[in-house]
Amino acid sequence: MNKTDKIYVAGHRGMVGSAILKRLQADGFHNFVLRTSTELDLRNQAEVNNFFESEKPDYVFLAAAKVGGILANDTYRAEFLYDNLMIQGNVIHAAYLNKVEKLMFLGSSCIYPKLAPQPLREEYLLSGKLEPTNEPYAIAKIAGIKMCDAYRSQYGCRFVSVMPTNLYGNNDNYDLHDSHVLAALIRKFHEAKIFKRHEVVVWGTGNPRREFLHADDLAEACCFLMKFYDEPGMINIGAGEDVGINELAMLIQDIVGYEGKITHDLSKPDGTPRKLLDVSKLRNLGWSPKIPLAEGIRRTYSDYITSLS
Ligand code: GFB
Repeated sequence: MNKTDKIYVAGHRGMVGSAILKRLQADGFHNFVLRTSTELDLRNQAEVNNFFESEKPDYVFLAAAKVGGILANDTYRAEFLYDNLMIQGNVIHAAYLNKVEKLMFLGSSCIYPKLAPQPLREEYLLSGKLEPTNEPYAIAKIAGIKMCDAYRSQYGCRFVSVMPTNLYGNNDNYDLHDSHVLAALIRKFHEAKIFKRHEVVVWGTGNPRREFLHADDLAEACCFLMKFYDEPGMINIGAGEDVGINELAMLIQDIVGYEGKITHDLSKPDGTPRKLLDVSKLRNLGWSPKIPLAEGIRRTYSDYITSLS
């Protein structure tokens, strides 16, 4: 990638896209083409084709997607399947038609079978049944990986897929119904402290384990891989260690400074028991994360407080 290359970051206002854009700007890239979802509906094929024909980007980071936590995935099953299939189908095909130099498709660790051995190696894809709460989202993401591979083998496109673990960071979604666990718990503990509530409710048993990576680390990994990785299949991007949801709750409680108790809502789903990525492929290429979890949560909490004012 040259500094003058035209780069399209799809989803640049989301947590992941905004972190990628910030990283590229810090690295000296300046020729961006960006559209909000109101300006360009990526689910609309004609709009996407017109956009690619007129802008002709050299590089594409496909970070636009319909995303959400366990309850959102389970509730809006049709939207998670339709929106994501349309977005990625339109963008990947238009990138091929318009001779994009290289495209990076961002997936998710939920593409792996629910009960696959841990840590999750790239070759475990399609080796077993998926977690039911996010099966539509996972199937859309698996289709994206296969689409990149098919366009590579049939047309010679340099399209790569990366699989990030559970993410958190600036610009996260704090809606308690739709958000992921880390953002939800920051908000719940903060509000419980401010409004002097006696308890914070954690969904499910709190026994599942998750691996968390800060969006700034993910962005750095994506920019690194855009330069140095060009293979079919996919590569995991993770922190290399996981934490129990109950432990995470206690860590956030401590950082926020809340002194009440933690209870559990067992009517809410646990989801996959564990989702720890094997990151040896990425480490062997020479990249590893920089932001420890507690430090990342402190930064995110501070960003959340700023967003309230
Ligand atoms: O972050 P989360 O929604 O995503 O939930 P998943 C992780 C775990 O935290 C689950 C528990 O066991 C939840 O039950 N949890 C506890 C909570 N309290 C809360 C809370 O207040 N809010 C939320 N949201 N969870 C999603 C997938 O799964 O992860 C997506 O549905 C995607 O497809 C994404 O892959 C990264 O890790 O379970």
